[in-house]
Amino acid sequence: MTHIQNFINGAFCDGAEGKSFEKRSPLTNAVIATVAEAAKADVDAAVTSGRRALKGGWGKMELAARVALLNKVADEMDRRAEEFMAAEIADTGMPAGVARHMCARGAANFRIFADVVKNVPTEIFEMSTPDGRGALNYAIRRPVGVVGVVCPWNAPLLLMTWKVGPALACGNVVVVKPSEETPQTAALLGEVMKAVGVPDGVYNVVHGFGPGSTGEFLTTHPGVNAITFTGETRTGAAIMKAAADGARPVSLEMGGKNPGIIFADADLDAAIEGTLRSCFMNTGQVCLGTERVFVERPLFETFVAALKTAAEAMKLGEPYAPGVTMGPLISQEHRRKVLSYYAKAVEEGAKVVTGGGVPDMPEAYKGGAWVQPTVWTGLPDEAAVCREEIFGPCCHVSPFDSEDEVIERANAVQYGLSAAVWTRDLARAHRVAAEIEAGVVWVNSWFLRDLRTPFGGAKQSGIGREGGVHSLEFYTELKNVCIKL
Ligand code: NAD
Ligand code: 6OD
Repeated sequence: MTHIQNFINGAFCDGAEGKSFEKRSPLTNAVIATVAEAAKADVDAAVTSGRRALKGGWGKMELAARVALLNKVADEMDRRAEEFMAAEIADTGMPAGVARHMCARGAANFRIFADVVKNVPTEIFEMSTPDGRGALNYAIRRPVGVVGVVCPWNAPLLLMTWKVGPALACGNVVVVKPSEETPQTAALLGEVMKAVGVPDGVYNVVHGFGPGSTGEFLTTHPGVNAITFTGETRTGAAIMKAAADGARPVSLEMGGKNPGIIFADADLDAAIEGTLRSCFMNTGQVCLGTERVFVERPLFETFVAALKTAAEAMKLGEPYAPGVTMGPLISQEHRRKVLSYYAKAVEEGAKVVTGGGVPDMPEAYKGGAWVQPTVWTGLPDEAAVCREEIFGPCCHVSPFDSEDEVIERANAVQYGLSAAVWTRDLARAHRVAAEIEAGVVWVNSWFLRDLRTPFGGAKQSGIGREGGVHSLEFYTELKNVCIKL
């Protein structure tokens, strides 16, 4: 059986208290690994080793050398892509095509930020002084120090490296707390860091749970200078409270209940293909997914029929099997949550267009966390299923009659992460994009990402923006130097 260890000060180790927990396969529910749980002392050791690295080789390394090292990390990740994919698939059960994309993004996250930090502009102001000699102000950026990185399970490698990449590029060190559901790729990245010569203590991984465990130990540790988090809004709020002690900055990427808005003039095939992905990709476990779909009334019946056909053509099964487009949910616990919403939708009066239950899987997969891709219609916007993030392969589709109406309805939730708008009318696309309360709006596309662009959520979907130069605002301290001439 695989045993996953913490990675502290460049070495793999069990937890100081000797505790471990089991990791189960989402495909079958069989135990596939044991994971060493980090105790308070381990988190402390990780933070201390990070602090040492900041004072030593890493802190003193020239920018060009740091950039070269991060590019080596990316190259080594690409070289070991099959191993990363296998680890990601074992942890999540996602289809190989999805895992391949996520792992390639993992490497890209190091390359892009290595590039960003090479080209950081600075600001200089000349000022006048009463003696007529003047002064010169210029701003320099310095790392914030030890960054705590708390990660979710839905796109483990992609989302972890999305934060580790810029943190290291800016000269920080990290202590990563992967989700308890997905420990493997973070551990593998430790091997990569070691192999390419990233100094000990720069990249640390501590495994465990949230409250009363590693997540809490990390976010309350006084030696952690900043905390970056991706996960549920409720957890983000708890982390924000922890960070208040010591007035430490947070970057929070949290939940969503995103609208997909399809106008009657949209390219129907493209809108169906895009909505299929935005509802069912990664079994609906994508924060950017569109669990609320609004379709302009003249297109409504046609759209629902086409989405039903497309959803029913999805193939559930073994991740490497040809043609498989959907895997299981991450765990039995999450399946119970998603199925409770499937039941609630019916209680609330939904018409189940397709799905709504558990698929009949081959014997080997009967114990897995499988659910059917599901489409509902007929619910009011106030229904729980239309307001709360389910994080499963499901959506509710409702008709609308005007642009103003759909904007108001799209904005009527606590979240504001993203939206997907489908229309051929360019002026309308601009108007709607401007009015939607969200951090990211896609027009005639979904999850099309240029990593230089700002990413983050509005309202209760997040605090702060990361991506390209925007990441510098969180991962560096900007210091003004004023020189009297
Ligand atoms: P989660 O909030 O349950 O857990 C995320 C991480 O926080 C895990 O590592 C967990 O162990 C840790 N944690 C939990 N409680 C903690 C605490 N009190 N202190 C410190 N750490 C704690 O989220 P999840 O279920 O792993 O992920 C799914 C959620 O993530 C969804 O809500 C989804 O929308 C969100 N998400 C958001 C984005 C985004 O970019 N906005 C991206 C991906 C996922
Ligand atoms: O693409 C990214 O960088 C990103 N943060 C994606 C988020 C996906 C949510 O599940």
